[in-house]
Amino acid sequence: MLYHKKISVIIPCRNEEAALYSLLQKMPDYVDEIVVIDNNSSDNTYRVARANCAKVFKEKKNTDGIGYGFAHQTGLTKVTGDYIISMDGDDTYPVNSIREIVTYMEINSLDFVSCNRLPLEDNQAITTMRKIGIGILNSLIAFLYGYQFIDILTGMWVMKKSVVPHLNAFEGGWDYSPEVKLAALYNKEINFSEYHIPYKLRINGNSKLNMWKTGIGHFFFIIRRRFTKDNDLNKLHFKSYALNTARAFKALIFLLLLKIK
Ligand SMILES: Nc1nc2c(ncn2[C@@H]2O[C@H](COP(=O)(O)OP(=O)(O)OP(=O)(O)O)[C@@H](O)[C@H]2O)c(=O)[nH]1
Ligand SMILES: [Mg+2]
Repeated sequence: MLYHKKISVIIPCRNEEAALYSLLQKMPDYVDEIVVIDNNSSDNTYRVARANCAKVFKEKKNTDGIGYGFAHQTGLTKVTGDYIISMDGDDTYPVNSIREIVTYMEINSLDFVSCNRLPLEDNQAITTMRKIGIGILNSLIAFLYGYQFIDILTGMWVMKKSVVPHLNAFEGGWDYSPEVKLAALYNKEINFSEYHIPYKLRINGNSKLNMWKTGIGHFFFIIRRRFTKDNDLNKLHFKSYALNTARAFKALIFLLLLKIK
């Protein structure tokens, strides 16, 4: 409990036995409920989660073998907390930051916080290619939606329970990650912010992500979503639109120059 509010954590996992063990070992005492959603793991993820006080649910649905978004959505139907923290099970996100994020949300009456990893404390934690990919997607969103994200692809976000019925996010695969943040940002019921967290290099287990395939998928998802879903136009920041677009291109050119050097 924090501020008399129940704290729940959702962790989507596929073959994360080692990283998940390490992550669950450091879960702070004020976390009341841990829900692990396992998609077709062939290792001991299920047993590790059970042995370390997590509730575990199996979710078989996937698109092209990836059930990341389905797992998050199933998790939201299982948790009972007032604050819901969603994070990867790869032990790269800081469980010890949960208290300060919840405090920040309480003080500022926020409903949804996306936890940005950039700027990185450990510059090696994300490869240059991935940083460029994040920069491109941030720029695309600034251009199409008029809002400058710091990190659209973070795997950690925090929401109040009251947000869940208003979240309009149903992608089953990796696109759930940008989708859930855009859904929160452009919903007038939801008070949204980003908040900086420290992020670590993955040490245990392997990445489940094919960078090019996933990145290109995100690119087209962001375009498609802009023109197929209702966006709350009052929340589209058109006043700062030109400024954001200029900033986005500056950031992109900076990243490209970095790469060329
Ligand atoms: N439930 C479920 N979880 C998945 C699936 N694919 C990946 N995950 C989990 O989603 C989280 C994010 O996957 P990662 O492989 O860490 O992807 P990433 O964070 O973008 O990339 P790296 O950290 O660099 O590996 C991890 O906890 C994975 O175990 C899936 O199909 N189903
Ligand atoms: Mg990860």
